[in-house]
Amino acid sequence: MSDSISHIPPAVAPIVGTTLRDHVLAGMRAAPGSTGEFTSLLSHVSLAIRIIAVRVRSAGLANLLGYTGEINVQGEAVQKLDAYANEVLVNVLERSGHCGILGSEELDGARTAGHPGKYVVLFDPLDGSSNIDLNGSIGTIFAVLRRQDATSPPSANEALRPGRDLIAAGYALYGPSTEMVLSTGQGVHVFTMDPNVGEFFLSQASVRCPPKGTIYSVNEGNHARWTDGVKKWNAWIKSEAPEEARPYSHRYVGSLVADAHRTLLKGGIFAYPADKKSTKGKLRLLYEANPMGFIFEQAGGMAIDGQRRILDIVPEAIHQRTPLIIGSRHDVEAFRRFATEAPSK
Ligand code: FDP
Repeated sequence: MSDSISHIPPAVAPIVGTTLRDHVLAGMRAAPGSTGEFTSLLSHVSLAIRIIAVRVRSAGLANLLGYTGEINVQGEAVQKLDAYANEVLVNVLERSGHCGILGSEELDGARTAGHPGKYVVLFDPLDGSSNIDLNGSIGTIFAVLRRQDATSPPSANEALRPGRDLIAAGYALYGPSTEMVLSTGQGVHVFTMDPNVGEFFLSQASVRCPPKGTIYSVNEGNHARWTDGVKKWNAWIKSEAPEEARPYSHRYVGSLVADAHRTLLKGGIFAYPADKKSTKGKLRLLYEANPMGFIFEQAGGMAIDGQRRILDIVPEAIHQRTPLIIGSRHDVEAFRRFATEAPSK
């Protein structure tokens, strides 16, 4: 028999899909000189997410709904699931030995792990807290930096680097199924958890954000606090112009991961601009805007703060806030035009 038979691709999809670990390992093998630490780090992130997903599913039964009675560094009441998710991520990542520095929405400052791990991991352990008690979609967002000098004792300031330095970012969406969206700088890939196996399998490879969409997502309740430019954009996107597919439809879950995920796959725009109450925006640069900016750019979309590219902002504080506008290139550019227009006299 000829050898060439073994090179014929299988006619049907393999019975066992590509696991998240297989996917990251394949990337590692393609990168000369890699040590396996990055693969191991992402396996630990995925482990933490799987543990959190199990708890999210049974939160109502496990007395995990409601508040702990504490107020976090952002001045927000801490929910029991927020605290649980934070503990899981901190524990799993510290034990991995790969993280020199950890930063979380639920920790006061960046935490040094006490050993010279190679990476900095920044995360929002449970995003969309207002949806927790309603069985709505919530998520976990994370960003990974490589430390510039992994042999030096870790210092918290090492977390303050612009998003363009990220080497990986992703989020988990705890919805009807648990999905993990990941980019290591080579496109964006979606993995779906098989709850029976407790493993993530590749479900959508190389996702692209459509160049233009037909959905806008913004908290319209903030209208009275917006600048004139944002109000004009809002009126424009709702105005009748069928040749440009306007008016756009409106969708707003109020959970960044859920709103961003829809925007990534279907296109359109998600905007949380600055307003009279949140003068610097509401969302956090290091563990919400940067990872989302990285994912959207990797998928061919855009992420700005109204004017500037999100990934170019040089952070000054770990919990720094920023306006965030993400989505299809056409739609984000349209927002920028309105937001930067000189105010009419
Ligand atoms: P939440 O306060 O419920 O945790 O990051 C915070 C966040 O949710 C985002 O997930 C969400 O996009 C946004 O705030 C919603 O804010 P508003 O309720 O002000 O619209």
